[in-house]
Amino acid sequence: MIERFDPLKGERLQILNEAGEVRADLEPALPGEELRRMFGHMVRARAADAKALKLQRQGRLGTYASSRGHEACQVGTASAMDGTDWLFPYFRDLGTYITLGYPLEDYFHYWMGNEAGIRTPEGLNIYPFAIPVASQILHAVGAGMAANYRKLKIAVVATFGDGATSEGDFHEAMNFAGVFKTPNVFVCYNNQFAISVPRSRQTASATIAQKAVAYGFRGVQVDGNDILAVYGAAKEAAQNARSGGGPTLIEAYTYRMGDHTTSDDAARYRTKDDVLEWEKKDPVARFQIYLKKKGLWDEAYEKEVQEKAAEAVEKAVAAAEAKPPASVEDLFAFTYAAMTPNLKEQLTGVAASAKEAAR
Ligand SMILES: Cc1ncc(C[n+]2csc(CCOP(=O)(O)OP(=O)(O)O)c2C)c(N)n1
Ligand SMILES: [Mg+2]
Repeated sequence: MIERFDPLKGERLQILNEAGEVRADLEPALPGEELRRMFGHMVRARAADAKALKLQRQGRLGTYASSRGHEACQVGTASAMDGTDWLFPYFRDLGTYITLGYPLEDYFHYWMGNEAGIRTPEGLNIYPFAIPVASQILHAVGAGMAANYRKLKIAVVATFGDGATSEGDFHEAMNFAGVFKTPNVFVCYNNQFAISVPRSRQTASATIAQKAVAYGFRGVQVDGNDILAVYGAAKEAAQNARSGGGPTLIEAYTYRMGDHTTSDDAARYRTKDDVLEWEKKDPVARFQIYLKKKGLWDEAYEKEVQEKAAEAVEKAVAAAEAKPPASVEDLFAFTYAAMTPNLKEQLTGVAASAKEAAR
């Protein structure tokens, strides 16, 4: 399917359009139960995201990067992964985490200021998400090379934004992936902005997907608000990776519906009209129409899904808030295996002022 859409010709894979109509020839054969599960993850991601923004405003959570509008990218990608695959995510991956079964309370705990929240529990193949833009793409390629050495039939997925494609790390990672034919799936959430910098200032290429061509592997642009397109492309790319076919770059064309983070005000660099236009492409609403047409959705079901999501979110927040706060030592403890004299000195100073402040 991927090969049928040439990024150099400006072709974009879309299976489910804005009216909820589906291209039957490309529609993934997913059982109703799985479709409903995916919808549930999207709803839960949106509910958790809205809650995180509220908590931040109440001073109960730190700076937060909203995932609103990225639900199809995130849930679609994660739904295409097998239990033995690996994920190298970034800071805007709430739906991906939820889909892979990461404890939501830990996710909140991280954004509440405790790094312990992104120490992945045993059994889940998720690297701690990257804050340094694009660094995770190199890590993912390293893991892909390791999988090749060890002859593991797994896919290693890296997610990142459009802004990440301007980093040297991105290009080095793509180059190694192409040369060593690593089992990677690169999913770029092109949400049109890197903080305030628009996509047009990020690259002179017509698409991000076409960059793959220069590195000698496949690239495809998909409608990032269409979960069936993201899922279909990611599934095919992952199977290709597992069977020795090498890497794929997927550009999921979407829009960041919220501010970059709670420290940003997007109204300063984009118009309300643009946001309203994208509101019409909402990934959750679109998938809902699809389910309804398939007889998998009605008001009662919606109510049940929303209630379940709200309940899970409230439970997770309560559990996260019940955890002990991070200790000052944590700020220093993990940079090196053993603390350097400089760090020890700084820790003594910070600990003393923290004690002072507590008095
Ligand atoms: C190496 C590095 N440079 C700069 C930053 C500051 N920064 C954080 S997010 C961001 C923009 C990222 O944009 P994009 O890759 O499109 O992802 P998005 O936030 O849109 O999901 C920048 C510049 C950083 N975290 N790391
Ligand atoms: Mg972006």
